[in-house]
Amino acid sequence: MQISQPPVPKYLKKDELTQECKDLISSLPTERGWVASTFYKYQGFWHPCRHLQGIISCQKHFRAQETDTILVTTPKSGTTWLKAILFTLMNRTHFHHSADNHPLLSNSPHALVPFLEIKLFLEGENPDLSSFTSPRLFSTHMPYVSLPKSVRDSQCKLVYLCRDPKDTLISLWFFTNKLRLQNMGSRSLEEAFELFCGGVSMYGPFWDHVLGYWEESLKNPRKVLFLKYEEMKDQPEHQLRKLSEFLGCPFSEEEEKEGVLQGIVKLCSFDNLSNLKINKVGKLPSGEDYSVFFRKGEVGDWKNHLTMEMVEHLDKICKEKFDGSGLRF
Ligand code: PAP
Repeated sequence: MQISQPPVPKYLKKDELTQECKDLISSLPTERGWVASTFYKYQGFWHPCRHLQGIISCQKHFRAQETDTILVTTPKSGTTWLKAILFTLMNRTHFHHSADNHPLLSNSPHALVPFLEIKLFLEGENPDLSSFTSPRLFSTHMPYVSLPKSVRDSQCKLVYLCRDPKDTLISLWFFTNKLRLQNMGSRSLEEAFELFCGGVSMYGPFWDHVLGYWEESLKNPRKVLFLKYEEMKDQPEHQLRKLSEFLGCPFSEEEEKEGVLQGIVKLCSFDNLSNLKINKVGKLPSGEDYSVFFRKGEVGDWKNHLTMEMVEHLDKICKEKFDGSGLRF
């Protein structure tokens, strides 16, 4: 009896690449991928070919507006969480956080705040963005050097979020193994660790991604706000206040008194979002279940997975890479 294979999900398909992208990847250095079989090095960072397609289309066609806000994250640093927070914060005059019809109750944060290069500019080479009314809110994982020129040159705001590299690695390892098909097998933690330490991870090297935005946030603090997952977890209300001031929509005294900050933190909490039906059963158009974006949502889970040697090795790399930058995890 023949066992039929499940269809290949869209995130693993290669058939939509433009000739330009095919020509480009044929000249790029390659490495083992985490989900798709191959990573390509473009502008110093590693990508599967689909992401690369989205990046080059976005670089060519995206025109930033001065009022845009773009959430930039290293993958697995709390993107889903911050999408929810930013959406709720920026739309709080239209949708009260406790409203029964709040869009977050029936939509994934990924649907409300789409990725530029892994949704909008992958679905069409030059998508029509006219349905996004100002102020627009997008997200991306693109490294600073790869951002479209208009994003770097305009006064649009960048909110950057990253996370302790050890937790980022563990989260990425679980996530990518969930996206691999059964016949691909899982990547062992040892192999994932070796790749990550060698800089070969989604949008990696991790440290170069982080340092690119860290340096820009020091040079231009009105343009780039640099946040860490651990600080968001530790003092969510304080970080929310900082975010609202950075975005030019600070909380009024009345809102403070009314408990709006606490309300937004609760609405966007791991427990609340991960238990919503949409996040349990929904899917991205590219095929990933929304549920893969919710695992534990904790700080320090690496302690349950990495050996002492692994920890020492990764800490040493990070110490060297971040030395003199003023940045620590
Ligand atoms: P992405 O970059 O691929 O979009 P992202 O949302 O950054 O993914 O990664 C998911 C991580 O954020 C998961 O971390 P974990 O594997 O260590 O558990 C996920 O659990 C966590 N996460 C998702 N939603 C929240 C939330 N509301 N609060 C805190 N952490 C969250």
